[in-house]
Amino acid sequence: STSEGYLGVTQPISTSESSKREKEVTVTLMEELRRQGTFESEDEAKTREIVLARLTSLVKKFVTKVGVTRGMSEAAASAAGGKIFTFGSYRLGVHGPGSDIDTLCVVPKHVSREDFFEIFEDMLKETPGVTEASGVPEAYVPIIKTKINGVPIDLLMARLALSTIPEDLTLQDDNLLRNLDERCVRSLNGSRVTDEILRLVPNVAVFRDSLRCIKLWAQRRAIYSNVNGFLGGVAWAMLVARICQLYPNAIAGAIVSRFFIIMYQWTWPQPVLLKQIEEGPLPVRVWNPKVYPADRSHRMPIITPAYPSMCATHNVTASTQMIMTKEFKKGSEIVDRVIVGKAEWSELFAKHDFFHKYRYYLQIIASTRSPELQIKWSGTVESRIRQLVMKLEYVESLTLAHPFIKGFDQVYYCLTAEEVRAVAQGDVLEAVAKRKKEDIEGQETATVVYTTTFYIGLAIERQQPGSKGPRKLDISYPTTEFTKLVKMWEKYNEPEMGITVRHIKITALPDYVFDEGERQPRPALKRPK
Ligand code: 3AT
Ligand code: MN
Ligand code: MN
Repeated sequence: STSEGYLGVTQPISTSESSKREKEVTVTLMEELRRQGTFESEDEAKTREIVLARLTSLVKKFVTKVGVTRGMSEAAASAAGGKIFTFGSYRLGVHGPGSDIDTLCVVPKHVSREDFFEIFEDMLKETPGVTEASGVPEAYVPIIKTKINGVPIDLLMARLALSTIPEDLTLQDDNLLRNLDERCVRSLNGSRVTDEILRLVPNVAVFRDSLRCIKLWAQRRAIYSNVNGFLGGVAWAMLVARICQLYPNAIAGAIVSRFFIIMYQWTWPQPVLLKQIEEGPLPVRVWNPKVYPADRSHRMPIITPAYPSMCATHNVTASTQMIMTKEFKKGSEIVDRVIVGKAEWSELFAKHDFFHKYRYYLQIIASTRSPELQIKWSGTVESRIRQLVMKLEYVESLTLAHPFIKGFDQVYYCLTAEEVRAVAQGDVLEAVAKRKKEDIEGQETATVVYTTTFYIGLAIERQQPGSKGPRKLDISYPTTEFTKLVKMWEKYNEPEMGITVRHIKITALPDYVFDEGERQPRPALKRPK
């Protein structure tokens, strides 16, 4: 820590300044990040500031209003304050043009959670410039999703055990968590973690530029997704922050280059920590592999720095770890070539080749007849896919089960029960695929089917030399178990929701998984039958 003159759990690897060449490649890196459209314009940045200022005054008005209804004087109610804190990519300073602003509203103890989802949500809806406001109070982390002046905002709320919220309040003190509702503790966590990360890096500007690069790279390589067993935004931020601690005087180009080589060589499951894990005032679990067997099973533990420390990467499986390790290696090779002038930064941001890479793919198709239900059902299916991946990892002849980071949504306009059944199973006739909404209007048997299809690439072991016949691949056990598992969802209702798992050859991949012009007409492959 700072008393020894450095940030982090070990001494830095090197405190030297970056070389002339590292400065040059940092300039070209920043140019490439601009070219890739990762920065917003000054006008957009201004709009965000205006929106946040409006939100601050609306939160204060809300606190005042609630205070008055609780019998406080106008002056006392207003003095109780109210404050917003941002977290997520905006707070870290790595947001793009389309990013939301993740915001936490902190209110004094006389304002309740119900007030937030009733009174505040209504106040939002009545505010000019607000085009959306919908609350999900029953969520694990209760949230209001809104849009102000075109900027999407995620709003969380925390009610502190304080009668007033001072203007200069920070969320650093662990004692603030005492006597709070669990939902408030969870809501505070995002801001506390982000603030702590920013406190623990030696140079925030260098950290931001480096993280912006790593985020873009991870998105392009399709390894940016917490639910699917890769890493989410917070985990990538912590990895970059750790590298920044190890090279406190390096600039972004140098940090990025060290990032790949260090992450490739990291001796997992040694955890990545930004500071020593601390105990605190709550009766809650703090990550500790010595005590908890579940924590011992984490393959690539990256631990959040704010109390209560948690593992941000508990979803990583053997397959996703293997995939990320390969990407770290590829990344380090590209950056090495950039440094010696034999490659451009754009190579680092090349699109993944997931849909070109495997001979077989699993398709997991979730379907319903309503757009609202489809969001919930496909989300449920997606959140269970890593269970399927882990089961596939046990199949003998499978060397890798590679989940793609997002599902593909399609809407089909069906005219017969047979068409509905076929679509839910992934057999989409061209006539059905092309049909539009107008084509079925007024028809008595018309049914709209919403599908979300997830993909898992399958790498199958090469046949042993000398063995006869094709390699057998039996995935019926994992797929049946997975189907049973998703059907255990408490809101599952057989006739309304469909789930299909099947495997297809690469040549049967639908066009929608490819960008325009990405699909190459392939010459017929010569393979022994
Ligand atoms: P964007 O620039 O917004 O795409 P981001 O890193 O800000 O990147 P999000 O806005 O999705 O990403 O998430 C910000 C944080 O909010 C990350 C995580 O701590 C929290 N979060 C995200 N999704 C959920 C969720 N479903 N439930 C609870 N917390 C969430
Ligand atoms: Mn965000
Ligand atoms: Mn968000």
